[in-house]
Amino acid sequence: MNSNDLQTLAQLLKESRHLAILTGAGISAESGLPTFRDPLTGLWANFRPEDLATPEAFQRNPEFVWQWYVDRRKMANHVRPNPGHHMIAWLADRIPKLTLITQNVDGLHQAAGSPEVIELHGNIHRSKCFLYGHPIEVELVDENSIKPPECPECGSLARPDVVWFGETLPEKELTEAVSAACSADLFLVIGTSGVVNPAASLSLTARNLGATVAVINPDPGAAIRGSLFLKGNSGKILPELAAETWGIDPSLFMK
Ligand code: BV8
Repeated sequence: MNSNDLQTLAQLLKESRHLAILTGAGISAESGLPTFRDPLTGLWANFRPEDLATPEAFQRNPEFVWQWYVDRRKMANHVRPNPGHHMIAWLADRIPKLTLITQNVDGLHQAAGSPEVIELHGNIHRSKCFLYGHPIEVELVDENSIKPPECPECGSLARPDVVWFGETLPEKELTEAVSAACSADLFLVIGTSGVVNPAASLSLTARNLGATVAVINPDPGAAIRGSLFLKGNSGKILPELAAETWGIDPSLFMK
């Protein structure tokens, strides 16, 4: 990692009036959750997420898609936030205005204590019915049954409350995220390959309106480019950034 970029980012953090952060699956990698770039395993080993995370895939084989989400929900329930999540939660009290936008559906930012999380793609811990989006209480979900439960209101099948490919993003969350991209002075992109839109385009909006875009990723080939690039794992870099910016002991985030 270029230490100059770390020092430059630390200075910008000190001066920032409005920091926007966009996270992707990479920030949860050190918690033990596979990213979307990682090949799928088990029953779904021969599929790509783009093949399963669609309304059409669910209609073709609801039990197969439902079980993929039950499997992922179980994984998300058995892992904990890592130091990267904890540092972002800690940041909320240090920056005059912080907007946290995530593509992740795992709920780990909330589990780390981040007070406000804009979930662009929903949350895997919530279910709703396929036809009308009626919320379906978690008590109705029997994780040992391969069949998704039926909606008590309309009888249609339960599906995860996430945004599938080809579905529009929730209007409120997308509006808030675009508004933050338009007003932030610093836009930090953490752990995303930047291939899914409209989330990936937020950093372009921020840059075009004068924000500095900084990227944290072990892969220099990730699609989102910033004027600052910190190469490495966010679970290590974010605590180092707190140390560089405010002299905080990085072990504060190792919970
Ligand atoms: C939309 C929830 C309007 C579900 C997700 C054709 C028809 C229809 C639409 C399209 C089309 N062509 C393109 C589109 C648009 C489409 C899209 O972008 N497709 C892509 C594949 C080209 N987008 C949509 O469909 C969106 N809706 O556009 O509506 C519309 C409607 C109809 C028709 C046209 C337009 C909806 C997209 C939302 C999909 N749902 N998730 C679920 O979870 O099952 S997307 C899902 O994948 C994630 O939420 C995330 O957004 C994305 C994965 O990206 P990442 O998070 O970046 O993860 P990835 O594994 O890729 O990368 C991890 C990164 O971390 C890597 O760079 C790695 O190096 C790094 N890393 C690894 N370890 C670490 C690390 N970084 C830091 N530290 C570490 N330790």
